[in-house]
Amino acid sequence: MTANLTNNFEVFAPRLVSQDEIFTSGHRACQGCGPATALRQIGKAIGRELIVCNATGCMEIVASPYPFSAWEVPWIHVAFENTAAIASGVAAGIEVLRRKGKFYTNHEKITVLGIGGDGGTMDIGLQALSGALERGHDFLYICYDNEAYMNTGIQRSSGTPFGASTTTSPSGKASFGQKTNKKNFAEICIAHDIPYVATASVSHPSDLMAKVKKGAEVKGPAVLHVFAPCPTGWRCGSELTIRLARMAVETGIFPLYEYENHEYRLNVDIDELRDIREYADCFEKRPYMESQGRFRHLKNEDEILATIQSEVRERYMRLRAKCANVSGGRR
Ligand SMILES: Cc1ncc(C[n+]2csc(CCOP(=O)(O)OP(=O)(O)O)c2C)c(N)n1
Ligand code: SF4
Repeated sequence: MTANLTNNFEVFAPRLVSQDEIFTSGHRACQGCGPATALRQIGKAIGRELIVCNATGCMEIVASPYPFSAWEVPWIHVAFENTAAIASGVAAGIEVLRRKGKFYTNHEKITVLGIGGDGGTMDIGLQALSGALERGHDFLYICYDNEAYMNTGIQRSSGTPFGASTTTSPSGKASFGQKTNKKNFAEICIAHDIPYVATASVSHPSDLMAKVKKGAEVKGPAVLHVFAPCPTGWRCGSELTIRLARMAVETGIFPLYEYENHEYRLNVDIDELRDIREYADCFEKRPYMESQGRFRHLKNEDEILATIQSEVRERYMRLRAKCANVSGGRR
């Protein structure tokens, strides 16, 4: 069944996924860029009834070399810190114009989309986002997470994982790299008790697109945290983007789940998590950590790797316990 679908991919894929490109080719992203892949999937999921508010960061820069734009929809460049504030303003403006009968469009729904990287979201834009979520504006916010400030030279962010070497958390004689754990962004959003929060990954496009659609359709604020590897900053082959993203899900490093109607649901439930040091077939004998230059210095650091491994497993088990579809033996 699966084999057939794969063999006839060209026949089936157009029926499953829109062929319309909202985030078009010709942008300046690096080869194998995870965030650019995410934007392409997001554009396909929402369609053209869309207004994009895009924070500074790689995805803003590569898509807007003046006088060009890779976006085929209205797009606003916003500063790092106020993406969610501007998206709130756009959403509120649409509401007021509709009320006054001055919003001239045949479309029932226009999605207002805020986009920021992990630096622009988890660090600098968090205050504006928290305010917007608390006020309950009708918009979708998507954080594409490449786990560092990539655009300005691979500096650590609060989304950078423990042990990763970046230009501001360099590994060397004095340090093993990033000393803090990745901020749990989805949980921060869930704490606002908004209608919809989900994690997604470029390695699971159908899941990602279904969540984008849900987030766009929900009334009120919705947030998506999207895992998107960056070959340049992770110092890995550009052909590994999707494999690494999948591996992050299968190891429990980045679990896929959603929070809806006050309930957690695991979308990919894994009984046997892969080991972060495991040699997976698809890696031609290269495990998750070793495939990335940012972790390569940990190769013989058994203690640090064991700490990372147990932290990943513990966090996954805590999440699993919260999920309605796995507690009490239900799957
Ligand atoms: C307030 C402010 N500080 C610093 C900068 C410089 N700056 C531009 S892009 C960027 C990195 C963005 O990182 P992230 O949000 O993680 O997105 P990425 O580049 O990884 O896509 C920085 C620091 C800025 N534009 N505004
Ligand atoms: S540096 Fe990373 S996130 Fe930025 S365009 Fe290149 S691959 Fe994409």
